[in-house]
Amino acid sequence: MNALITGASAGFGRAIAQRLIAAGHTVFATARRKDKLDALARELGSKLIAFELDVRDRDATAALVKHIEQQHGPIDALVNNAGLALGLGPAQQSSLDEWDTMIDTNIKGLVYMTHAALPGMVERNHGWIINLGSIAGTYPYPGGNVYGATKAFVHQFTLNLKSDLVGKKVRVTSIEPGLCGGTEFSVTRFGGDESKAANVYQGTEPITADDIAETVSWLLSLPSHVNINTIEMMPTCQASGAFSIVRS
Ligand code: NDP
Ligand code: 8X3
Repeated sequence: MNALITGASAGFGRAIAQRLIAAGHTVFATARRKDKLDALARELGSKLIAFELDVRDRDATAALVKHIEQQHGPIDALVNNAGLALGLGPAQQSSLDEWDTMIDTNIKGLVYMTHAALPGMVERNHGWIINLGSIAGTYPYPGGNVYGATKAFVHQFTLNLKSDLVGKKVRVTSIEPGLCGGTEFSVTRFGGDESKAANVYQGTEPITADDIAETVSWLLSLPSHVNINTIEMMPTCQASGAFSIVRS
């Protein structure tokens, strides 16, 4: 099987690449930091093929999918994993540039990749699009503003794709994790502040990137008539919160 993974230079994407290569699959690993992908290719061998890609670049996403399908074969699975949160402040204090970056990456990048890969999958009547959503797309929390809204888009876009693909052997899933440690997610969210990022996981046992990779691997092992629409995952140390009420 050939899998294209976005955001494979770190975190979940990297762990998914490792897991799929170990299972004998071919991985087209993409991200902006090509040096990280090249290091991963050296570690995992020739079944990992690295491509520099910024998912916000609409022309580049279409060109890369075309190149891969012409030179390396059909994409059986697209893992739309590239994404980020920037900031955790209230909406009224947020940066519009950061909001743009989240919308451009988490929504538009994911849409570009899907638009590029989907027609081939439908033509072959075979394929799987696995999107990385988040519990932030379902449960609001202070400071989640645009990040959570981008993940709500991922959830609904996945379900709408399912509607369009009814009857076809092209499957779509939104994986929606909660607290996950050991990735660059919080370091990115807090602008490189490692200690602020570490505080997020202080005293917890979060989900790991390997847990996400295991979930992707399980999905890909399912018989071709089975679609899992959404998977919401939280560590045992996490649950959704109560409504907040300000009393006078
Ligand atoms: P990381 O920060 O560890 O990895 C993010 C990856 O996305 C990197 O490989 C980065 O690569 C890539 N990326 C970011 N922007 C772009 C871009 N414009 N073009 C291409 N690649 C890009 O995060 P995680 O592994 O933790 O998160 C992966 C996904 O899972 C994200 O969509 C995130 O929202 C979601 N998620 C994460 C959770 C968590 O708690 N960790 C929980 C729920 C969902 P590079 O910088 O090299 O381009
Ligand atoms: C990442 C999980 O709760 O930090 O999507 O938004 S959370």
